[in-house]
Amino acid sequence: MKRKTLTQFLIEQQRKEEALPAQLRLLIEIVARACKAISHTINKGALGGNLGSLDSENVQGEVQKKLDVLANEFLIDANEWGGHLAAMASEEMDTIHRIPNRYPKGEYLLVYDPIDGSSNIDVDLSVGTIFSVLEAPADASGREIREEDFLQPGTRQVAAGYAIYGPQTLLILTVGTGVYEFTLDREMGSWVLSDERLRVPETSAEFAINMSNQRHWDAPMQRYVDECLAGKTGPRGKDFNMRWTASMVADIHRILKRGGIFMYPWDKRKPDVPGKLRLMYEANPMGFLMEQAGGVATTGYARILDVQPEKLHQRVSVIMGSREEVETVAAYHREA
Ligand code: AHM
Ligand code: MG
Repeated sequence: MKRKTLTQFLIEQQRKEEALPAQLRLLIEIVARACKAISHTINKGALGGNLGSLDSENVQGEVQKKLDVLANEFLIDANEWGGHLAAMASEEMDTIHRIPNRYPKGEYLLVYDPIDGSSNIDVDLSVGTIFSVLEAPADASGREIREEDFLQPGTRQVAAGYAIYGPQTLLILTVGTGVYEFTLDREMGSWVLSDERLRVPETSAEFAINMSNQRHWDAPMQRYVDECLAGKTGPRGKDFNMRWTASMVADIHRILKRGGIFMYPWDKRKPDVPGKLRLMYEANPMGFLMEQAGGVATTGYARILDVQPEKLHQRVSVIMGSREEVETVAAYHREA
């Protein structure tokens, strides 16, 4: 069977009535190319000399892995000359990266987490690159892009996706017409369509959360997880399974493929911080994918994609996945 490549898929999207703009197609191809380079580097592991941590911390005070910094550079180098971007922002950079004056500028903003789940790199578990694309505000043309230009709710994303570097290297993508999966064919060097129109099952009995934080959660979260643990004889009437990889891409990928619920809620240790995960780099792109696959993404109190960002590195409480489970958690928040 002849399979479709990412290039073919994107060109077909461009030919549709609701056409994918050519500049956006180019941007996605370039991000996908950078992900190939990241995959290659991760694959070499210790032989490439790229494992381990650096002495530096990122803007959120987290120790940077060598690969966090390398992958960030790959994405900048791949994208800044292409002419399709107005600016970029990354979890690993303090502020936005403007396109240098020597290159033409475009109308898109690229937001990304170069390596998500990076605590897993050195132990050879799956990690990934998450990205989200926004349009630069109309009034930004002809002036310098500012951080505020990025502060758009997730509903304004025009594309989002992630690459997952696991047993297979995959690219999961949405341009607002469903969710598509491409597998990296290493011999050919191309991304090949391997699954399409992914649908998250409406019901599930599998939850993903870092259970070691249980005592710090608020009442609705305690209630939901207690009820999962109570199993068949409890109020939910079914036995639940639990999975947690500490790599959001891996946990979300499992849920996109076979259902479940992913939760990283607010907790009492940092009452003023709404959660651990970042709205712009993690929650919004994953929320967009989840909704495009028929799932739901909420903070507990509001749809993630409706949250108006106030800061580039803003954190948020994240609950997403199979409709029935996410709606149960949201109902417990409303009742509390
Ligand atoms: P990172 O972007 O610094 O890798 O952090 C995000 C990761 C997510 O991939 C994962 O869901 C979470 O942090 C795991 O956190 P914890 O170690 O608290 O379980
Ligand atoms: Mg991350």
